[in-house]
Amino acid sequence: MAMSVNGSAPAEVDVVVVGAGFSGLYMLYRLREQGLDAVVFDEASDVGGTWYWNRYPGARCDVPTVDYAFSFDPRLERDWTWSEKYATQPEILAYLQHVADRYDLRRDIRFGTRVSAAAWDEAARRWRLRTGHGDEVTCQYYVMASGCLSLPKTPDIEGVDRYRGEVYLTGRWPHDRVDFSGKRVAVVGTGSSGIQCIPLIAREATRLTVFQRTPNFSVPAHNGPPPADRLARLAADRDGYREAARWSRGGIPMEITDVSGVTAPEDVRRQRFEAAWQAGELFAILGVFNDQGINPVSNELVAEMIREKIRAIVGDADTADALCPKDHPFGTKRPCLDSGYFETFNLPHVRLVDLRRTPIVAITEDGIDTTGESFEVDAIVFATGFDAMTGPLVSVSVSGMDGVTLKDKWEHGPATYLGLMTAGFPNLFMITGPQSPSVLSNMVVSIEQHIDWIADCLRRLREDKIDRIEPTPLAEAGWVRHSQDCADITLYPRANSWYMGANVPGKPRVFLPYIGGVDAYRRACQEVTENGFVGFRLDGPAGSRCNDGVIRRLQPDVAMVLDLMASLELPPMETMSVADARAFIEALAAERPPGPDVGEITDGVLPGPAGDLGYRLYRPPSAGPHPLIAYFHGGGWVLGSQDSDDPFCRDLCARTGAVIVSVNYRHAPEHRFPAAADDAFAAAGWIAANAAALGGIPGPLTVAGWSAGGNLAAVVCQLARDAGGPEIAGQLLLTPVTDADLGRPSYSANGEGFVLTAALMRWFWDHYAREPDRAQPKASPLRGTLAGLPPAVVVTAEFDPLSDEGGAYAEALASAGVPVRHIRARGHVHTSLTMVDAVISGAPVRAEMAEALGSFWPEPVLG
Ligand code: NA7
Repeated sequence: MAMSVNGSAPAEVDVVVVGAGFSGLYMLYRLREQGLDAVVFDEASDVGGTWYWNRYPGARCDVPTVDYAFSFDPRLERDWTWSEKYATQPEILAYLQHVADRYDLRRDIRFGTRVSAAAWDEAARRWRLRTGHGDEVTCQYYVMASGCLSLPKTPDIEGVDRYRGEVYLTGRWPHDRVDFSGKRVAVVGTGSSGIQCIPLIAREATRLTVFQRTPNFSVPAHNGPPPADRLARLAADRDGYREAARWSRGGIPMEITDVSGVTAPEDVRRQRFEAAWQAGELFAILGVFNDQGINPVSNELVAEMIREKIRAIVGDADTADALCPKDHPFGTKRPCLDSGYFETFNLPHVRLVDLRRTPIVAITEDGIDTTGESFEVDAIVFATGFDAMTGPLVSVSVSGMDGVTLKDKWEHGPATYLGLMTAGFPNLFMITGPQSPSVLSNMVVSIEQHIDWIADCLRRLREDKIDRIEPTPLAEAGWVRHSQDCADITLYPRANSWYMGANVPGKPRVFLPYIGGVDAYRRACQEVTENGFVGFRLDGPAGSRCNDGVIRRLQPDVAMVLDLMASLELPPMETMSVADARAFIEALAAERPPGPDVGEITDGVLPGPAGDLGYRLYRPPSAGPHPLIAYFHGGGWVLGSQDSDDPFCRDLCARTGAVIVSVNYRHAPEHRFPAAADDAFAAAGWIAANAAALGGIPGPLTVAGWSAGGNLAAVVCQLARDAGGPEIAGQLLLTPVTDADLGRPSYSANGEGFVLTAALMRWFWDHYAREPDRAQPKASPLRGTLAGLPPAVVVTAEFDPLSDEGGAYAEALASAGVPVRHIRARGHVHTSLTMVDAVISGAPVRAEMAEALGSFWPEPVLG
């Protein structure tokens, strides 16, 4: 096996690839397959990338190795046998060397060569690169296969240079064996690298002191032979198994549970946790419950069960306590897989120093000084992590259009399209770049997916005689937002992790990887190409084309709800009888999360114009009186009751600190227009008159409603103004019906596929009001006189057939001199904002709504 081929760099190639790890090797293979002329540069003296540098004792992958392997060539898989469930670094390196030799890749790799600068030449439509040896190379496409965890963080500790003993960095470990026998050793850092090497260093060292700043969650790897069940599945159907991995959430075939930690009984919780603990797999412990990544209560259940294990393993109670992570939800920092890590602290010569109690003051000539003690040591091992994901990309001077560097462009955080490219840097591809699943997934599956996409893209560009590709700013901004939306519904941004860039001083705090899943991500990438390179500008000698757009605009949890509903293949509601539609809505309501607790909920009746009307009252826990809101439920005047909007009313009560009186009005078709409007107006009058008895502050009343209830709230304001009372403080109209004109653009753009359809809306209107009545302001408040109405908060949802009429009402109110706050719920559908605790992305919108309502009342009363 040749260790290093180091011929001079060619002056001109089609493609330059930086990095000869998993990514660079496979990229080269695919480029050659297409007959492209490519060269790979790597600073190292051999292939391996991450697995070349991270040679510290105990270094292993933390994804089962049968899954952490290339799948592009069945013969390669057949000819290679892994010896362990989690292979060691030497075995993975040997595998990559085998791959390089098997496909004769080394002849196009220049080892010991760093690309020191790269600049785009727009006139020539080529990248100009300079290597550390001073060579100039130009290429049409430049691929950064430089890895996510390849740039070690330099230990940012005072006095590092002064120390006279041996210093090791886990990410830059020497090639010769390091012998710690007879030595006093310090390890700084307890991430995966520290946790993997500590048990092995403890076997040799006479004394081992572990300096821990943040304890980490770790579960036993239960290493051994490759798991028989996976091998059997692979043997039975290799292609099926690999395809399942490609379309899985994390890049490994596995079942996703539907057990929620919040609702599961204690014995089920325990049993699921124990099974995951025994499995010794990251994705198993990350998937004990379906809600542990988003719900703090569910997450804490898993976290505490792990802490119980730590306390059971570690003999000394103080040490055990210090080893228990408490400052971040489980999984939000990458958990570790260990082999005897916690047990190591039971050894008499191993000691844990908790840097939270006694921080490091400085490294001295002989060791480490903390605020509590001085430690003399013969060797220090820094397992202090990496400038992850963006570090390797911006550490080289890469300048794109107009000389702007990637570092400057990403000053406030990376911006990419699909984690593959970035605007302003034509023909530059990143493998597993920020905003792609990368480190949250099985890296090899994600690497293959990126490279296949790039290879396919280059082939298509050549076929179409395109020589320049660049994402548009619109597409990029949309993807960055979507990636952020995905992170925001999880607990991940709550941790100071390297996923957030929080481990490197001065690095912007942005969630770096894409958390929407390998499957969802792959689908997005496919759609981009299948729909004509959405969001890319393509140029060639024959001209330019650009199918500009944003590939994912729905909130991710809204998209999940829509997918789920589509998979149920329910009959459209407008094809049901009214009775069946009502029963269906009730059945759905029985399945939903209940919403937050409030102080008190009571049911009552109030007098309506044609008999009693039921209502439900929600009272905040604090001593009253409180502002008072009369609320009208949604359901197209046909469906619903004071029950149907229960979670939303609880949420409104909890967020605003107001008493909510949710009124059940008469429904169509039994009681057609104007019954509902008359009931709503009468109810508002009664609630205002009885404010004190209901626990409300006497005086102006606030009215609120969702959908058809929003229509009623708007109508009540007009009727009250015209009748000279009751006095209304303000109106909250949530995705309201304001007009019977079904011809607005949002009806056609959002008329299908977003729960409330144009057809269903027509069905509602047909049941509610006769054609000639619909033009009356009492049915279509947009057609009424709007001057003199109370201030309004109007919420519209982007993917709602009603979004245009809601927006039109907000505009018309403003034109009539009414103070209006228009909240546009980006990526939401008509129903998603009321899906409390089921659609988490609705919560910030409801928070904004509640804050806006506060302006109706004299004093801030947010509860
Ligand atoms: P990590 O996970 O970033 O861990 C680095 C550790 O070093 C972590 O415990 C840090 O504590 C600690 N650290 C960093 N700087 C200091 C200073 N100045 N003083 C004390 N302690 C410090 O890197 P790894 O190499 O272990 O793992 C990276 C990934 O590789 C891993 O997740 C797997 O995906 C493979 P902190 O948490 O910042 O308080």
